[in-house]
Amino acid sequence: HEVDTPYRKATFGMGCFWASDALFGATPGVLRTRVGYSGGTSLDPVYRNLGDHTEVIEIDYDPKVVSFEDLLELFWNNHEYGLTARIKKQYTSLILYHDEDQKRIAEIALKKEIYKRKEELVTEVIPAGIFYPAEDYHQKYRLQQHSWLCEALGLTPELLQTSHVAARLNGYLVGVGAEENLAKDVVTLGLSEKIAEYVKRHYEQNKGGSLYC
Ligand code: MHO
Repeated sequence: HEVDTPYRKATFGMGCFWASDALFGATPGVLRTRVGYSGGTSLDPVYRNLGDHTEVIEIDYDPKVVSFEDLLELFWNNHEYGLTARIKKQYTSLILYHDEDQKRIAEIALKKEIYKRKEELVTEVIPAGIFYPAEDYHQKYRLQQHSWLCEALGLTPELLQTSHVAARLNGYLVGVGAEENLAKDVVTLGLSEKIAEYVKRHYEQNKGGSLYC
């Protein structure tokens, strides 16, 4: 049940990447997600040595279902980016654009946001450079806390970065996404009854909670 649809990429720095992985994973039109480090210049960052890089989420999305503007809406509504928040580089607010269209849209959105908030923001709009995937244990971090489920889904390290099902469940498990989308996905993703019940139970328990890491 993986998807083979034409897609575009979006990359954002928006705080702890465990949270944004879950958030976008459960967003309709998002095909796949992976977390990593980007935005800096140092070579081969790792979690314990990020250099000047930032935790980022890389999203493959179907532009026929979800627009870059929609993704930006989720970006603004789900992290800190005020100057007073004193955010360290690891968690800074970045829009890493992949083409001129995204650049233009992001720059306009940033201006609007500054106007709306009436303050300077830390958010930077910069070209997407090298993306260094994070260590396996950071990918679909929420889902990986349920080892039987990862086994049942047959998730390999590679699939943790490429699986559509993994992206979806990683969000639903922590209560993100709309209930009717979860119900639909249970069918379209062909989840077993056992998996479906388990995910629904966790969704109910965590719904409305914070994504805080
Ligand atoms: N408080 C968490 C943040 C993890 S994160 C991926 C930790 O220190 O483990 O930045």
